[in-house]
Amino acid sequence: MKNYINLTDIENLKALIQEAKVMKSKPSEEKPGKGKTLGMLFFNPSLRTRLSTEKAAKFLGMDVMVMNADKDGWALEFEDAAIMNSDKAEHIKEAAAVLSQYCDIIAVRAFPGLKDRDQDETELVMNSFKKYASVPIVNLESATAHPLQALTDAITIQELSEKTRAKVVLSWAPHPKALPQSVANSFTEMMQQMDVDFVITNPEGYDLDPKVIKEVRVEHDQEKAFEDADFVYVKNWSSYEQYGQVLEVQENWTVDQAKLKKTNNAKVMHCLPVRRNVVIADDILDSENSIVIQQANNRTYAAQAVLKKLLECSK
Ligand code: SN0
Repeated sequence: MKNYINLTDIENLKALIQEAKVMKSKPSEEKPGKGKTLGMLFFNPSLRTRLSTEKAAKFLGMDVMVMNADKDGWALEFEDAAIMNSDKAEHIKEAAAVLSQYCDIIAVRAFPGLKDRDQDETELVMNSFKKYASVPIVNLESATAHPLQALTDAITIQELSEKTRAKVVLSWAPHPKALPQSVANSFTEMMQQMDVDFVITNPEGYDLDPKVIKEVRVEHDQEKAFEDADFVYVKNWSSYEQYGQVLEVQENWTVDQAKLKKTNNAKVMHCLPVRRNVVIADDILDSENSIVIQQANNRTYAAQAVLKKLLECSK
């Protein structure tokens, strides 16, 4: 594995999940990262991603440097042949090359602008780092993907599934802000690689990118989708069709205990942070059905497995 920008970078998913599980059972035995440095750049806020990835790197023996690139760094220019006489002080060509002198792995978080679909789909920030850095790049959530979260989710479902082929439902839920489709995209792509019965449910107008959905069943009736579900993964995303917009929805899509009645006593997942009583009700988050904390715990082991793989491959 050269980079971890997309799920397509994974060469052997089964082995990677297995590696993460082994690390969870005995987290700190090996130190393959001794003398190596992870640099993390955040263009957006973070709690779990930042701390679990730092913890993972330290478990592996790495040193870690973190920068809030949006606040503390120079404004970066990404356009080729730009005449830099305005507000951008540094070009990605120098920034990525310099960071590659200091770091053995560079990890980057850069959310979409959610204004221009074509522009977001170019993944300019992530791909520019890939192009101009000479060390592996890790995606800490980009314009269209959140592969570390999806690996975490795969581990969590495998760990807690009581069936050989569980029914997994990805449910859209309301949110006051326009959020990326990244988490939902990567989760959908991951579920297509797992032995699960996978259904997506969302209101009309909220269908994800058809290139991501492919053959997956999309059910616009949430109640119907929830029937016999073993896992319900709740997540808001802004419209893909009316790109980046928050559309008006008549029905109540907040997930609460009453809705779980249709399920097979489903385990409820969310990547966090979660808006209580908007996305998921207290009566779920404060109940045994919620596995959001176990899920968040697995972020560390997913990151650890990925960083270890990248260290091995860049030797
Ligand atoms: C991000 C998202 O992609 O949905 C990060 C999730 C891991 N979530 C948010 O930005 C939530 C912000 C809010 O105000 O609730």
